[in-house]
Amino acid sequence: MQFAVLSLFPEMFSSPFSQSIIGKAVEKGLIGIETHQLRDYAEGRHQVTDDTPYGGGDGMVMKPEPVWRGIQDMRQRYPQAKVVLMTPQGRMFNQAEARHLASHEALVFVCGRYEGFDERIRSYVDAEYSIGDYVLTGGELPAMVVIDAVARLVPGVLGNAGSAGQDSHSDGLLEFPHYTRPVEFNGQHVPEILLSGNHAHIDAWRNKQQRERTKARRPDLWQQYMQQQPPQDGIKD
Ligand code: 9D3
Repeated sequence: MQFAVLSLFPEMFSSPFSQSIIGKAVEKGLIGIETHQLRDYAEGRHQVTDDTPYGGGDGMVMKPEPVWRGIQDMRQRYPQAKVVLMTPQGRMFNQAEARHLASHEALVFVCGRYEGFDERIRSYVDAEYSIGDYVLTGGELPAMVVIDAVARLVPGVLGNAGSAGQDSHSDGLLEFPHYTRPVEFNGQHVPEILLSGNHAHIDAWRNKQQRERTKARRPDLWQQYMQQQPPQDGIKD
């Protein structure tokens, strides 16, 4: 799967994607991640990419021409690509959106700075995403978040073949608590059941923990989960 990024700060992407799981996936050729400097698509001696807003107000707006030229170039290189604009007004990114995006052959991410894009750029993209209701300084970190979440769904990227299917949020519940050695840490003990070797009991315990944690910490997820899976006989909620 190919990821292409249009940004005024392409260097931001090099360190995160050269490390660990994503870095290995790039080395193996399972995914490709390329960045393109938006300024290169701007004209004139100073290659200006921003301008003052019509109607007045604070801050600057991304000029449409460089962004449009960049998008055209990416569409020429990757005709099958879905072009995604990263913006606070976009669709809320989540695990279901990640699975959807992972079904594409290529994705192009357009990252903005300043107060945002000229409105007319929206007509040239296929989707708009936000990663949550908080204000960041640009679309680069959000694009990295989306690329990371999508890339790990590409077959072969995670070492363990089953890992992506066992994710929290993929079955609608939070994860059960994890423990490793030592069996006692600063006076806190690993639950006895995990040392029992009885895998039927362990599975039941983990499932109960998932349900209790979700109910307590994420009532929103719990309500969704209960609407999809009506309570079964003998399981009290
Ligand atoms: C004062 C109005 N601001 C909108 C909330 C302007 C503005 C602030 C910050 C416009 C863009 C930005 C930079 N953020 C992004 O480009 C961005 C973003 C984000 O800030 N939060 C969550 N997801 C995203 S996706 C792109």
